Amino acid sequence: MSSATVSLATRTVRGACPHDCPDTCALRITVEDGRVTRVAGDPDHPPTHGALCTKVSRYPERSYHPDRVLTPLKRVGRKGEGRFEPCGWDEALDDIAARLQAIAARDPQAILPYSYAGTMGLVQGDGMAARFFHRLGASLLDRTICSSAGGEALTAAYGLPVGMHAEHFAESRLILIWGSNSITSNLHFWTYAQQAKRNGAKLVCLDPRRTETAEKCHQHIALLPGTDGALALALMHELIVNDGLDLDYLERHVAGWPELRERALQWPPERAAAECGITADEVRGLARDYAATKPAAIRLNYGMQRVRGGGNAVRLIAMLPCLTGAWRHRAGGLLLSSSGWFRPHMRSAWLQRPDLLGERRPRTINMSTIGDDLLRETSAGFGPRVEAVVVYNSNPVAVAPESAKVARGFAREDLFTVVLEHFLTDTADHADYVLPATTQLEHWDAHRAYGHTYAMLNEPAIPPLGQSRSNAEVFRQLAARMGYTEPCFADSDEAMARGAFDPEHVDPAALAEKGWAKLKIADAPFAKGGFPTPDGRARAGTAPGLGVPDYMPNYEGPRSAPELAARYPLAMISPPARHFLNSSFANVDSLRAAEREPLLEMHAQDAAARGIASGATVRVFNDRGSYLCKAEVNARARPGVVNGLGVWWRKFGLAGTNVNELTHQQLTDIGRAPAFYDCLVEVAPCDGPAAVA
Ligand SMILES: Nc1nc2c(c(=O)[nH]1)N[C@H]1C(S)=C(S)[C@@H](COP(=O)(O)OP(=O)(O)OC[C@H]3O[C@@H](n4cnc5c(=O)[nH]c(N)nc54)[C@H](O)[C@@H]3O)O[C@H]1N2
Ligand SMILES: Nc1nc2c(c(=O)[nH]1)N[C@H]1C(S)=C(S)[C@@H](COP(=O)(O)OP(=O)(O)OC[C@H]3O[C@@H](n4cnc5c(=O)[nH]c(N)nc54)[C@H](O)[C@@H]3O)O[C@H]1N2
Ligand SMILES: [Mo]
Repeated sequence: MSSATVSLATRTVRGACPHDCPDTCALRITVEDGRVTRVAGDPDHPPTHGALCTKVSRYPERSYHPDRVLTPLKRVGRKGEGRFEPCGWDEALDDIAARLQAIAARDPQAILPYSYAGTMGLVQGDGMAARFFHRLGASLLDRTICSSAGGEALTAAYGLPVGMHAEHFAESRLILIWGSNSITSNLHFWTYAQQAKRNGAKLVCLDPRRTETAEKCHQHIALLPGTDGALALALMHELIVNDGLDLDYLERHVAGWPELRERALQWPPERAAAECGITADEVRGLARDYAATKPAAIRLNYGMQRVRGGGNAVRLIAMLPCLTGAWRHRAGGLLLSSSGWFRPHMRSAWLQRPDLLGERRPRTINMSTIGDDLLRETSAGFGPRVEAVVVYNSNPVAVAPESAKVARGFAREDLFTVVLEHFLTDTADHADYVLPATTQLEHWDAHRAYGHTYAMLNEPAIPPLGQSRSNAEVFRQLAARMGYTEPCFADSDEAMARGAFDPEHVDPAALAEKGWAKLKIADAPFAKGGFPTPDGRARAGTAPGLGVPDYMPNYEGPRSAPELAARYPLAMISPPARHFLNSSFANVDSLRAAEREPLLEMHAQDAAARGIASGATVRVFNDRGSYLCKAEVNARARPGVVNGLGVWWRKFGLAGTNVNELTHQQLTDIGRAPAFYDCLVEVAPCDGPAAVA
């Protein structure tokens, strides 16, 4: 597969971007004299169309970063201090295997794997690691930190998390960019939206923050966080009373509409406008545009589901294209996630081997409540106290909610912690052993995507740097030391990457040759219904285990918690800073320089009321803690809402904390996810009198 030998010493290798992003770009990696000199987007891969984001075009800078961990490290300081000394692989792996075995002899559930999407690879993610932990019988991890509210809600509505092809947005006449900052976090979708705009389409952005995306749309509706469900109900109200329904589509392809219709009729525009903090005319105008413009498409994204009612809101919004029959056209409908399209074509059971559990049914721990769970004692409801955590592809101390508790949990002297990492992150600082991991330039992997419909393959461009090893190799070697003899523990990374997809559906030859292969999915997949539900209909009313969808106000807001809202009157959202990817890249100097320092955006009115000038250091606080950062008074923030851009490493923060010091561990209505953007705070000048909580 290594193609296009330019000279003996220069070659181009095909890869896939591993990051947690809907775009999953196809990469062309230039290697000169054994060193990667350039990472570029593949011009032939339609979604990538030759372009990469600023972050990933710096992937070589990240991989060859002087701070990269390149030998195993063993803790010499106190927990959390981040003092280590190098040790050999054999010493580290022998000790880790012995420690895990001793715990497992009492109860393997006291061991917790903790991972997310640092790489989204099917091999270096939960491939060999899943086999290992299944064989061990460790606690299972509920991977909820990002998308499970929306993912499960979409499943309730359509049967699977599936939607439009990204490419077809280019032909839409109206695009609602809803809870998404495409230019920051879904750049390649934005290219399609731009094409549509050039062809005369109207773009409307629904986002509490005036993002760079909102600025470039024709209209920006700056609703209050967590009120999307109310808006969706009012749009339905307008479609009903103004004859905007496609009754034929509803009749044939949608179940449960009469129940939802009753509910929507209770939401005239004025009611929703009051809830959303917008005008009734904005609601009416949006409904009119949505009913009249065909094809109309919704790019829904995960920003709007990080609140208590995020799941219900997704269920409601997912019904809009069913009400108007927008699905009849390939450029109409909705896209939140495309990941469900891959599900039938991935060899998940082979990759992860849940059968290795045998009769055992270990408990499940929710990654979003890791703060509380690491601090829990053994109890009947919970099971054994967590004695060991093995972290890979994640930085929970920085990214999980209520991080003071997470940090306290990881600081437990009696907790045995192993972290597979590229860098000494906030989490790695708390490890007993840090194991040096390879980057995407150095290992094999296979990828699906959640924002397009191409399967991808990643070939290593260079051998592992220093003594780094792939995640899969580490778990393979631990398995050998634990005496696991099942043949699956001998599968190579390459064999797993090449075997990840069902060859009947994903052509292995195309995948090997081009590095990507498009799934075979109809152009307008739901033009004639055919949703992946048992009866082929979308579900507007009840769904398995769920009632008729409804608007649910935030946990922390004037409606649910008036007393709290009186003390902490500002709603805080904490969407990503453009140059970071979650907490990844926070340590790449050029990207951190671009972000300068942790910021809180405030509207002039809210700043003036508190005597805060732009550039001042402020204390952002609530009952859970406080966070120091710089205020930026600008028009990105709407009145009543502050934007604490994330996710900085705590150790780069002004007082060693980040925005998650303020977020809480209450879970969403559906999908057991964190409600990061459902958070009340107050802000004070750093040394002012109000700074005393
Ligand atoms: N540059 C960059 N790209 C990224 C990431 C990154 O950190 N940096 N992260 C990646 C990951 S893991 C993910 S999950 C995706 C996330 O990307 P998205 O799914 O787009 O989600 P967010 O960035 O969380 O939020 C998107 C927008 O939703 C807005 N928002 C917040 N609350 C609400 C609300 O209640 N209603 C509405 N309508 N809007 C709201 C925010 O202001 C933000 O502008 O992006 C990926 N891409
Ligand atoms: N306040 C607030 N908090 C948030 C969010 C928010 O919007 N606001 N966003 C949330 C979201 S959407 C998400 S998805 C989570 C993300 O949280 P995480 O999944 O923890 O993402 P990252 O912070 O990027 O950390 C990933 C780590 O994996 C490492 N890594 C990358 N590749 C490899 C590899 O091949 N091997 C190994 N061993 N390690 C690797 C990287 O170096 C990095 O430190 O954060 C959540 N936290
Ligand atoms: Mo995410």
